[in-house]
Amino acid sequence: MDKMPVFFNQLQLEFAPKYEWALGNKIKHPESTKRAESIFKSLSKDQSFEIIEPKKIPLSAIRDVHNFQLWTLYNAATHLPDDKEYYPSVFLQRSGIEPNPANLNHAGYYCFDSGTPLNNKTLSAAGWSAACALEATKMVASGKSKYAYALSRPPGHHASFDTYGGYCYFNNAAISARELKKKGRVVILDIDFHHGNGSQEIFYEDPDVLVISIHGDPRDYFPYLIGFSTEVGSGAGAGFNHNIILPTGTKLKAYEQALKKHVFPTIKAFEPEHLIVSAGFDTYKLDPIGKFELETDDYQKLGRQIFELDLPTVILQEGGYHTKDLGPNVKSFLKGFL
Ligand code: OKP
Ligand code: ZN
Repeated sequence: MDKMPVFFNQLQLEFAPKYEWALGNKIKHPESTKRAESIFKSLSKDQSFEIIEPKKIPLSAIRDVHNFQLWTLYNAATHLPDDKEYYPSVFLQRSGIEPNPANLNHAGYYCFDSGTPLNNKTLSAAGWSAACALEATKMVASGKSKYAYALSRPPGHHASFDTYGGYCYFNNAAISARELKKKGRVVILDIDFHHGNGSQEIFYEDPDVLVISIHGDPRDYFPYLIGFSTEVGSGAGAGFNHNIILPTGTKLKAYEQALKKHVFPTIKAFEPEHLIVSAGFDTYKLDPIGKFELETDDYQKLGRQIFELDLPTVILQEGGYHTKDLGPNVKSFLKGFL
C-alpha cells in the first residue's frame, strides 16, 4: 500500500493529567500530551502517512460497549473548574447501594485505579480518542484501506463495560471490534506491556472476538489481579481468550518465539475477517513503566510479521511512556505494514 491513514484530533491534547499515585509516591503523570505530540511529529514529517481528523463519535458507539453511566460520570467532570483534577478516594463498590454517576463523589464505584484522574477535558479527549479508533475501523471495514492507525490517546484497553482505570476511559479496541463484528470474526491482539483486562472482560463470553494479550506477569505488574493464562473465556466464549505472560527483560527473540509458536497459529486457526492490534510501546527497553527490552528497529520486524498474516488490520495506540522515542517506535512498527 502507498499511504497509511492516521487518525488524530488536536483536541486530544487538551487533556493533560498532572499526577499519579504510584506505589505511595506522587509522580508526574506518565500519560502526558507529549506522547501524542511525539507520535504526531514522527508521522507527520514522513510522506508514508496521511493525517486525517476523525468525525465525532456517535454516542451509540459508546453505548454499544459501555454502561452509559461511565459517560455520565465523565460528563459530571466537565463542570469542574479548570486545573482541578478529580481523584476518587473512596472505593466502596460492594455496598449494594446504587451509585449516582452524576455525583463525582461516587466515582470510586466505577474506578479501579487512582492513576486515572477526571477533569473537565477528560470526556472530550477520551471521546476523540475513541473517534479515531472508530474512523480507522470504518476505513478498514469499508475496504478503502487495508490498514489504518488510530493515534488514540488516552488509551483504552484497561476500560471495561462499567469501569475505568490504567489511564483508560473508553475501550477503543472494543468499540472497533463491535463495529468489525458486523462483518465476521475479529481478533484483538494486545501487544501492550500490560494485560488488556478491559478488552478481555468485554468479550469474555463472545466466541466471535478472539482476544490475545501478551504481557508482563500480573503478579508483578499492573493490573495485578487479572491476566493469567488460566483465564480462557467462559460460556460460548470458552477457548477464545488467551493470556501469554513473558518474563521481565524479554527481548525480540523470545517475543517472536511467542508470536510464532502460539499467537499466529491461534489466529490462523480462528480464520478471522479482521485484526485489531492494541499497540502499546511500553515494551521498549527504555520505557519507564514496562519491563521488556524491545528496541526501535524490533518494532518494524514485529509489524512486518503481523502484516504477513494478510488480514485487514486496525492499529490502535495504547501505552508507551518514553516520550522522546515513542514517535520513532510507532513509526518503526507502522513501517512494517508499508
Ligand atoms: C496503562 B497502559 C498505580 C500505578 C499504576 C498504571 C499503569 C497503566 C498502564 N496508580 N500504573 O497499559 O499502558
Ligand atoms: Zn501498558
